[in-house]
Amino acid sequence: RTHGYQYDLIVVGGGSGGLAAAKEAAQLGAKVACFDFVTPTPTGTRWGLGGTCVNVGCIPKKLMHQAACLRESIADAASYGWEGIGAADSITANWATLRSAVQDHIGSLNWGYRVQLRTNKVEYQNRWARIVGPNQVIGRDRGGKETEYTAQKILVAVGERPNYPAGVPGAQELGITSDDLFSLEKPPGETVVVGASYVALECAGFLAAMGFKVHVVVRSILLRGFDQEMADLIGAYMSEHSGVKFIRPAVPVSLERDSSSGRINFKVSVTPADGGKPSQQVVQCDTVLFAIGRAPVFSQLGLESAGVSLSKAGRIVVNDADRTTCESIYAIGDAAEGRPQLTPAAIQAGRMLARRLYGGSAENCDYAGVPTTVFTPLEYSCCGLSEDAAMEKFGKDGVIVYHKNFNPLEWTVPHRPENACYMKLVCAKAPGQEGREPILGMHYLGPNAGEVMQGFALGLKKGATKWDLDNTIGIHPTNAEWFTGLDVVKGSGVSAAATG
Ligand code: FAD
Ligand code: NA7
Repeated sequence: RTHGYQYDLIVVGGGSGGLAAAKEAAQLGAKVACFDFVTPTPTGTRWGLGGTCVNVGCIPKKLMHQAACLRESIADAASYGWEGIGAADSITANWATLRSAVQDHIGSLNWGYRVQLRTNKVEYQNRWARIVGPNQVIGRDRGGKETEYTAQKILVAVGERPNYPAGVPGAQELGITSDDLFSLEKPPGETVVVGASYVALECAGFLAAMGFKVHVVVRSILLRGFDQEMADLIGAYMSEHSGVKFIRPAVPVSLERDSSSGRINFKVSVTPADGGKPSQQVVQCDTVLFAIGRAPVFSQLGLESAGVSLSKAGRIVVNDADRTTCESIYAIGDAAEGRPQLTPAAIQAGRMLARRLYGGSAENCDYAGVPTTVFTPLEYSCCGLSEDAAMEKFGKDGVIVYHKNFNPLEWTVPHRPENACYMKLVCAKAPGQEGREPILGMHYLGPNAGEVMQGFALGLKKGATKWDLDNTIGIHPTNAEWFTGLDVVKGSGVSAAATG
């Protein structure tokens, strides 16, 4: 079946997408090799098999977010009658304990992936892969030894790595990224996070909850690409209730080690609120975390040798069936242009590609209505269009928004902030069908956001309307149940504030 090549499929990248594709293809009878190699970060951090999500992404991030949520629960506990815990401000987080618990779990996942590859008869190659032709790959091991491999098809699933700012002296030497944060030997201490991406805000949130002073340097808006009303509510909650200080609009200038204190003097350029001349400000801190976006590392991948084209944004151009501009080479996951940069999307794409290549399937991955969650102190989840995107697509008069603030029942006893939680339903106006409009997007800001949106995503996928939601009986007492009876239209003059 290998048509004279060593393998049917060589997968480059053992992350979310690559592993899923490799295992599925092998289960369908293909002879598969999976190459995964982690280039250390500028400060020397490296990790095992599994890619970004497992080692330096979703998994450590969610565990640290959970540590942060626990702090809030402990603070609530006294109101619920728990004694002997001590005042909320007397408890302290132990970074070393958390770090090693998180890293131990990651270690077990790394091991699990190796076992799964072996069980599925996928050959694991811990080598950096370089493509040297439509069917050839050179693998370089840690010692620099190179070996050539051939395959009928090659799948590129190399993901992305965090960016450092250009022209900021000291950034690579003294700064870190999310690739380093979760395994830092020393507690991060006072931290300046640069960027307003979801990665930036999530890290700022859990670090602040652990008791570190946190500043966030924002160049323009929060959470570009997300619903901007929700983004601003997240920011407001973080600065009012989570103790995060925003410096904005501001950009990084330089990082220097302070010789007497050993801390970092981080110079930023801040534009005044009236838009006047920017002034430079020095923030002294222990850690500078850059979370200013991510990009694939193609410099030594050799895509050009096989005629694989890149998009303007520097990702791999693919068609609906994940094929690149080279007939025998496919690409999925974060490195492919136009795909949702989320683990479940990469996994689904990988499985479906393997089924098309080796299982006789003709089905492409359907990327419509992919739900997502931002794990900030006040969690945010959404599915479908933002209000801004809906307005752009259907015009201001073509969109109707139903919304509501709500107070989670569990927040009432400990008197957590009122009216901080919020949900909205963005619908396409349907003349003559008032109250039965097709839902374009759902947005939820409150506890357990991911758990809430996962279920509703199915409804959106099936084309749910406002009436379908109204016709669904809620589960009481929950927060998600408010979605089944939203009756305030945004802009109608009726208050969306929580009642009763
Ligand atoms: P990756 O998982 O990045 O895997 C690529 C692998 O290929 C890596 O191991 C890399 O070292 C290896 N590689 C690269 N080049 C080569 C080469 N030439 N030879 C050999 N190996 C190579 N997504 C969610 O869905 N939910 C979340 O909550 C979430 N949180 C995140 C938090 C953070 C901090 C970050 C950074 C990301 C988060 N993501 C989240 C995104 C998610 O991690 C990615 O979408 C997902 O990992 C992409 O999978 P992939 O297979 O495309 O690439
Ligand atoms: P994103 O979504 O690409 O966001 C990058 C953020 O970093 C954004 O807030 C940028 O501000 C900011 N940025 C970028 N460059 C700089 C410099 N030089 N200085 C200061 N601030 C900067 O990154 P993520 O890592 O969260 O997301 C990766 C992908 O995962 C993303 O595409 C999502 O689809 C999911 P800006 O808004 O441009 O002013």
